[in-house]
Amino acid sequence: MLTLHHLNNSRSQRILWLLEELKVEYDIIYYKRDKSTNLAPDELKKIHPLGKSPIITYKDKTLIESAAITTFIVEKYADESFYPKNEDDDYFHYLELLHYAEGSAILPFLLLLYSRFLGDGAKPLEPRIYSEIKNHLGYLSSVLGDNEFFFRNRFSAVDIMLSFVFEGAMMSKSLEPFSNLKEILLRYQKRDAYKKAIEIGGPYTIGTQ
Ligand SMILES: N[C@@H](CCC(=O)N[C@@H](CS)C(=O)NCC(=O)O)C(=O)O
Repeated sequence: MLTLHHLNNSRSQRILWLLEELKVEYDIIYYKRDKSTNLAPDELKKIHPLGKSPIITYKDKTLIESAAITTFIVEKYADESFYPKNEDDDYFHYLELLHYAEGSAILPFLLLLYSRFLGDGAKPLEPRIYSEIKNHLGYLSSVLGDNEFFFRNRFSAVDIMLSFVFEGAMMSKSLEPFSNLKEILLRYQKRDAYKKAIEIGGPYTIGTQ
């Protein structure tokens, strides 16, 4: 059986949500962030040397990185209608968005988070960080347009991967100008599997203001 190594209040929440959406049977092992540093505990390094969550273990294998884990879970457990085949016209669109979330869109939010430790010293970085946030959210807003979901206008793993970007945007109060992105985040948060994953995963403050 697949095991999710779950760190509270982290990107692992997306994997838990995906597992709940697909009604996969899984085990979960909980890890708690250190109260003073907010970092993962050292036990997680016994599962993978980077000690970052999410991690899954399956049989004798270990896998890190949300998009890779998502791809494995979707290909193994989802109905074929849930994801495109690589010869489909819109496969590149799916693949690109799935990886774009962690590969590019999340970066300015992480820079914002870390630069805040610098206090006033972070000021010179801010214009570039905020212009990149606007750039990525503007792009995603135009890709979504009037649709309800990002891929084939149906709920997919792309939505799950992008949700963390919108949660980061909500926390940094950057989502306000993008009404369709605000709405899609609410749409995600209303899903039964999303709510169930929060119950299982424990208190989740990312995505709240
Ligand atoms: N790109 C990786 C990022 C993994 C990552 O940085 N996870 C954070 C939680 S959101 C973590 O484990 N941080 C704890 C630490 O660095 O000690 C992914 O999407 O899986």
